[in-house]
Amino acid sequence: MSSVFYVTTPIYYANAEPHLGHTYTTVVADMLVRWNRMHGREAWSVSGTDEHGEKMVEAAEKAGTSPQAFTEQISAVFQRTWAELGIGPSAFVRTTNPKHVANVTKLLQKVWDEGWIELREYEGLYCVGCERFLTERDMKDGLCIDHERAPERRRETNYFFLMSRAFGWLRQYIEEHPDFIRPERYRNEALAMLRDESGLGDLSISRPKDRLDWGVELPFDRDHVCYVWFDALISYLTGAGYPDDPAFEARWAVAEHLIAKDILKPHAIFWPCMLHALGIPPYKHLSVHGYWNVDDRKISKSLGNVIRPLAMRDRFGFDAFRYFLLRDMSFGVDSVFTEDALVARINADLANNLGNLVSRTLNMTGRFCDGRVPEPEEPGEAEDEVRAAAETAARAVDEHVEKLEPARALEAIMRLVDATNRYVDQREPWKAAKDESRAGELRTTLFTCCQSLRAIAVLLLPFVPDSATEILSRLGVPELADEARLPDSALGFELPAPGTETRKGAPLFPRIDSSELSEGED
Ligand code: ME8
Repeated sequence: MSSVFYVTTPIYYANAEPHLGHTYTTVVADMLVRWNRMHGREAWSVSGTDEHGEKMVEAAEKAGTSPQAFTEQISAVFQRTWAELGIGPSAFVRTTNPKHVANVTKLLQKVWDEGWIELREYEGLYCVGCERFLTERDMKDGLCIDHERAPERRRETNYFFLMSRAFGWLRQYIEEHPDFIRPERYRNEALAMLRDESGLGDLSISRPKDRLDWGVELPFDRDHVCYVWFDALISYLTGAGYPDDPAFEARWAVAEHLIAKDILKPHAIFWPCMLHALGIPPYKHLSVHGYWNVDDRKISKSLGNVIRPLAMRDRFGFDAFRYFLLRDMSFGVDSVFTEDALVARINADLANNLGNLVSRTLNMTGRFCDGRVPEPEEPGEAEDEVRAAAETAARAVDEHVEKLEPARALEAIMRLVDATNRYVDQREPWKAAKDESRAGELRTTLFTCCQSLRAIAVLLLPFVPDSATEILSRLGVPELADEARLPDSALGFELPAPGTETRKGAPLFPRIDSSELSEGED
């Protein structure tokens, strides 16, 4: 496996502030970066803001300002939000950034020089929300399905990227690389789009300046600007250091794009065809998740039903929120967001299950062993079982993260928490503590709990980094938060060593009383 990892989130439109959907993709990217770093890989991540196009002009007009001032402000909100939440990418690409504009200009010229572009008259139905011409499949009752607004009929002379020339190549590439687009349902969707070429055709990649001048000028015709998608997709190259960063090639060879299903077509069809025309190898994976729906509708800035990540952090703590996102969405399938589901998940998994194990382990180590990890006796069958459960969990986490199944990885960690809680229930250390003759057994039990809790915290580091770091610190091994390597640091019952000082601390995940929450809301 490569020693480099490169992941991207979409380059979000800078027309409104970040919401739950953006946060989900950005959290998954952050989790993958942390998990890969724990495997010793050099991990690089890219996010950014998509700032050109009609959508921005419309939004800026509404806000009574210029597109430049408007996108500047929203882009800053995205950057600040990710930084405050601790999920900031390694590189943040703004499509108005001069280095990116230079890349787009250079690559447009290259595609033009190599004969992949043609001037044509075009008439069709255009949705400004999608920033593209729609096909029948994209509409219901005359409205764009995603934006619930009527597209406009437009007739224009546009430059076309002769994308259809690459369809044969792309179909074969997808067929020969089963995990190029995953999960499989989206691979099948991409293949279906390619089979039904009437819905695809070539791609209009220009807008006449007299209609729209907020974009990258075409180097071969100054009266047109570049279509926003052609511009935005190139951010993934800019963010990886194209063209002059020596790390670019190694990163690009393993590029992993994360998106939701709304932008499958540009990523599964336009982008590989563009790369093919540019003579750049395709990305490695396109991983597609479903929608978070609120009130049974996709959350969207234009529909107005938004959940803000900073507000969620202030109310529930960001780790708890991020745990919910990763645990409750089965990657690839839609999920419904409700506050009740969030509270139920936090209470069941974090407050009751994990929180209980943390507090009982550290409280009893404090009370019965002077706050130090005790010296164990020879492990018995029960201890071997806990150890085996930790090994199973470590293997499962790796397997599931590699297949992009974060929910199942967390489920596996929670099974280890369950097994350890059951072990404590069976050993009843509070009874052993009252019986001098069971002193050895008591030490073995609490030693085993500390070891298992350390394994759990190490496995949780990519998912709930602050809480996992806090558990490691309370166990007296804070250095593991930076040094832990997977799967090793989750196995080998050697740390924390006997004698290590532990600390009880306040409840990590206080139980949320949902009745109080709703009263507070009224
Ligand atoms: O499409 N559920 O930007 P965008 C899950 N600029 N994820 C969601 C979501 C939801 N309800 N809503 C948004 C664009 N997302 C283009 C991308 S890339 C070169 C250009 C997330 O601001 C999800 O990742 O509309 C989705 O694909 C993305 O935000 C769309 O962001």
